[in-house]
Amino acid sequence: LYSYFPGGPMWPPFRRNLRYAITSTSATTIDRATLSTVFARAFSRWAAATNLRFTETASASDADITIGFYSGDHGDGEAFDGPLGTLAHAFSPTDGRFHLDAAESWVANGDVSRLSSFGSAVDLESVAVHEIGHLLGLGHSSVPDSIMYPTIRTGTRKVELESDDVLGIQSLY
Ligand code: TQI
Ligand code: CA
Ligand code: ZN
Ligand code: ZN
Repeated sequence: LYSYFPGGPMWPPFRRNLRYAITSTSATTIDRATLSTVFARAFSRWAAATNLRFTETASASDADITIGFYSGDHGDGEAFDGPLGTLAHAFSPTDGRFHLDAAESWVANGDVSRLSSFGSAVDLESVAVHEIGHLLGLGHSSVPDSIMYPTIRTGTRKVELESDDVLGIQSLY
């Protein structure tokens, strides 16, 4: 079953059109256009299940959600740990920060052959769909096939919401 963060924080009802900015990309080799496409697809999974809408904006100052790649200690008390281990983290509503570990071998377009032939590669879209669940207020799920399950097998791709994820987000929004 799905879960929420303690206290059930959520984006309030008057904030249904959330803007996101991809703000810190110098630490990744993935080009900007590809990042835009991958994050747009990840957000669209959650938009399809709710009345939430997500729009990319160029300026961090008017964004509700900020996305960036960082290495090691990046100033929020949750230092990244190099390849594997922690891949990314996102804060609960309405903080909006979503950070990715720049040390991972991110694969951007679900290139499954690259993913499986390169043991430590991590599918960016799979991690993004999971972290957006956290940004919206979901904790972890006990259902192994759900997006919000706390582990994913390396070299795999999981981007489609499971019925447990849909139930969880629809009970919140
Ligand atoms: N990052 C953890 C995660 O997002 C960070 C974390 C641990 C966390 N406990 C939490 C976040 C409790 C919110 C609430 O779960 S991670 C996966 C998965 C990670 C893991 O790097 O370990 C994914 C990031 F599920 F595959 F294991 C994304 Cl998809
Ligand atoms: Ca790491
Ligand atoms: Zn961080
Ligand atoms: Zn998680």
